[in-house]
Amino acid sequence: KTNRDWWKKSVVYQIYPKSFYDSNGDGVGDILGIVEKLDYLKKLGIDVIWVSPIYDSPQVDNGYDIRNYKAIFHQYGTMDDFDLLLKEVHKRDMKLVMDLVVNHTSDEHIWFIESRKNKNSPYRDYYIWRDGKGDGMPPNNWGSIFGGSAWKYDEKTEQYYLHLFAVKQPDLNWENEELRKDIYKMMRFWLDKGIDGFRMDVINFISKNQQFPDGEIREGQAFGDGGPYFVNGPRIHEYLQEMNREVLSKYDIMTVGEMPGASTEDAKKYTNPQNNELNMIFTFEHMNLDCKNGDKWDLKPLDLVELKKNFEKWQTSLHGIGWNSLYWNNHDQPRIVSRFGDDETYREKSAKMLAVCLHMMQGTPYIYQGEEIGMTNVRFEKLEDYRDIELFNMYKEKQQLGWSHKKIMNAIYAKGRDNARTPMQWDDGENAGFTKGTPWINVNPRYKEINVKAALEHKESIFYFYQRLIQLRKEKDVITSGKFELLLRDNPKIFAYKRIGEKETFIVLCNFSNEHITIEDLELVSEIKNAPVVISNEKTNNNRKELTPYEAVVYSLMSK
Ligand code: TEU
Repeated sequence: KTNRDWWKKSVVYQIYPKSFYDSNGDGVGDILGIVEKLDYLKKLGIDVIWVSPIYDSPQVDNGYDIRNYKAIFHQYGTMDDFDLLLKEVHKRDMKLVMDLVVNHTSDEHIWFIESRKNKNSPYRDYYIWRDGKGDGMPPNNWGSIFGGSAWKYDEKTEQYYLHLFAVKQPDLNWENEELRKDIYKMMRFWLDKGIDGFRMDVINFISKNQQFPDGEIREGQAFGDGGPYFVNGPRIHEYLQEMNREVLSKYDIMTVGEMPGASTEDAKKYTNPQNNELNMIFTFEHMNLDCKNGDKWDLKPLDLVELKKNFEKWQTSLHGIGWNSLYWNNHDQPRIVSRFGDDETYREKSAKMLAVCLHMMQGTPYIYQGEEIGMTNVRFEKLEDYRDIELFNMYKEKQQLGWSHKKIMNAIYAKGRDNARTPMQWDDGENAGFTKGTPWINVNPRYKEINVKAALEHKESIFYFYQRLIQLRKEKDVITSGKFELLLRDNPKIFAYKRIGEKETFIVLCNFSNEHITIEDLELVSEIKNAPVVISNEKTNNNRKELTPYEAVVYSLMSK
């Protein structure tokens, strides 16, 4: 009856609730604030809303540290507010996807409180406890992703627990069957309410190598890299297949796994429908190209040729086998227009170019709040104006390694997660219209120029351009199903590709530079000579031998 592949034709919009819209003036966004803005999202044309965690939480990692999976964080509202949100989303013919954080909980979760009490607690085994190596040495040398050792000593029972993220985010032990059953039960609780799927936080970290071997200590690093022993770990496919069998398969939903360190080979296994695991995953590979040695703070300029080849690999490997998700932004990444575009002279134009480049590929596109109006990175002068736990831990660690304050601040300006977390800019009034109170994090001072109100008033705005791109996806099948072929492979400034469909083929040309660039491939020039323009960020595309700065244009060729 229903088409179970609806997510292939959908565009997802991610909401970071803390920073979206504050309806009650306490400085923190909330659920009723989301409800108030649903008509705005409907106008944009998106199909699915993914909301970052709204569960009860002490908020050391803005809700990715969950205290109670079945309750709502009080500053975000109540369960009634949530039920209303779901109803209002469905009333507008949109869908709602929730964040599922089950690699770890908060240390304030009742399971952990019980688990740490004594070694015989029925919940002991819900977490990962090990003896130290003696002399105050933890069970192994793994570093936590948020800095320091991944193990925390607990005096009460004289053992260490594993936390891949913050000390207050103990890792769950998926080896334990009771734990897995409890997780599935909790998932059914939300699905039975009628939600439309899950975005699964670091879901490829849940299976750990039970030997817990030491990791390699790379140069300039204080701790070992446990990655090889928990990224795409030994039982991961078994767990996901079990989860699919027990829960996912019983509902008409979409699932996306956040998977740092997943290759295209892994992605094929995770997303091939025959394997009954997930619909799609978030790759990190294209987000890791502008840094050195796998350290996101160690900056390196983007090499466009590398980016193109990376997309080519994902587009071609998964075609006809699995499914891609497409994103430039989320709550962990800096703003794309500041990162790969130009957030000054060519802000609007480069934001549109980046949108074309991504949205014309095969996969399900994700838009992160504010991306649709071209929100930019922020530069707070004072460290204490920042809020993110990752950033403060990193600051200490880099300082010890001898980095100067200036070098660290520049890394924060380029890569800090708070770039994405400043409040949504609704208008040019106080606090960008986000709150009537004091915002939990300062607004980006550029809100006077960059805001939703201004965008809605201008026909040529980035907002309406995204709206058009979303419509196009509905109208043109080639976007969903066409084959990807990279063009101008070694050109360092132009990202060009074909999408080859049965009836129609698209040629997508994107200039990633602020220069005029001549297209040197004469065959390509003649192919597009008289082709109609599907969408472009330029008013005219008369000179088809050249791209203007940050120009994006899509041509349509009909098969004969
Ligand atoms: O992020 C997973 C993850 O690996 C992050 O460490 C990411 O690589 C990092 O933010 C980049 O510096 C997820 C969530 O998206 C993130 O917000 C959480 O903090 C993290 O899991 C722990 O739940």
